[in-house]
Amino acid sequence: MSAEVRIVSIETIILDLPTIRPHTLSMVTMNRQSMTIVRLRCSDGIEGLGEGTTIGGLAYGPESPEGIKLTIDEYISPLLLGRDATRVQAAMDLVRKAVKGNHFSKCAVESALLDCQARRLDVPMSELLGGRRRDSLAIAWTLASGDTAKDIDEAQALLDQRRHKDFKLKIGAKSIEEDIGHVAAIRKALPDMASIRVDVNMAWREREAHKAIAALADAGCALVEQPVPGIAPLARLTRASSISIMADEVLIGPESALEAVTAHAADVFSIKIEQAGGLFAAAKVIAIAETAGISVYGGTMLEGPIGTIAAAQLMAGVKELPWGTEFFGPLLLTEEILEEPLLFKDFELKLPQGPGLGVMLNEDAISRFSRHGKPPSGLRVAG
Ligand code: MUC
Ligand code: MG
Repeated sequence: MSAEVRIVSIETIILDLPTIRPHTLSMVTMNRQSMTIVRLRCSDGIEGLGEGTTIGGLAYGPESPEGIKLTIDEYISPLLLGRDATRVQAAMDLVRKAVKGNHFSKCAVESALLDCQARRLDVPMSELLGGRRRDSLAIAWTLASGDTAKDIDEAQALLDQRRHKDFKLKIGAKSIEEDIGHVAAIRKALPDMASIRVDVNMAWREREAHKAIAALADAGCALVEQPVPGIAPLARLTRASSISIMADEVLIGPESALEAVTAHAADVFSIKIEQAGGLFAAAKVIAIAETAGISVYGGTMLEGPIGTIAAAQLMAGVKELPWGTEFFGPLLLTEEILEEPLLFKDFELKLPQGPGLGVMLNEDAISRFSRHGKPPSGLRVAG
């Protein structure tokens, strides 16, 4: 590949998109999702896309859409402009040397570089990440309206549409008794073909978590995601639990994954490309989990379609996905920003077959929803 193909521009655009309903997690209720879209252009005319998206501004993780834009504009772009666009790993080595942390920003830029290179080679991005094992992925849905009856109606409608049959319930904002009642009521109301998991987003203390997990198991819940913060408490809960425990927030890249497998902190790892620090970093987390005999799951930061399809391109190559993925982020948004929407059908996301990410932005939607300096609104932080 010619070394004369250069990176000529890196554009960042913050989009603010409404959600179809309030989405309540233990730390925040979202009414909109904000995403920083990266558009990277090369001297051969090829363009690639990336996305940096968080949940609830700074409520969930250490980066915000505004911070991602600033990090890329002020620190990452100056490093990359004029560099060889065909050497993705070398470009990202430069970024890692000069920029500490900032995993979400790095992921967005790496995705755009990979999208370009895959388009240049005329292959789907999955082929640069080890190759596909499948063309579709099972997609769970999150019930998080904050109301049990509404959640039941929502789940039933999605089952009827054959869109989702695995449901993750967001708990931890209310008392444990209320949460257990909520889970038990939903489990009871839905048919056996539906599976129920919960995500506590670290809201419990270890002592109460032991009792709560036992009660969740009795209520028919199949898996508990990140009930407490920290690898050591998670490991103690995993040892004691009769149902599977999934790690999410503690997995912030390969080093943390090594610590987590050494402690046997969980039965399942939620792989998030942004939290891991990019697609290659997430691939390392997957390799560590697989080597240690821990199951792999495709997690989301509720990304829009660009981040979602980037994660899907990686997960399409994972050998076993016993818990599937939760790549439903685009379906939580009222607006479509792609030329051709992603295809969710028969409980699965069908991967595009085209080169790179396989998707294109709808330019009208991008200008309509781009923030253009408007102040953020629509977030309510819990507590
Ligand atoms: C998380 O913690 O897993 C994933 C689904 C959802 O509703 O929130 C995210 C974050
Ligand atoms: Mg989670």
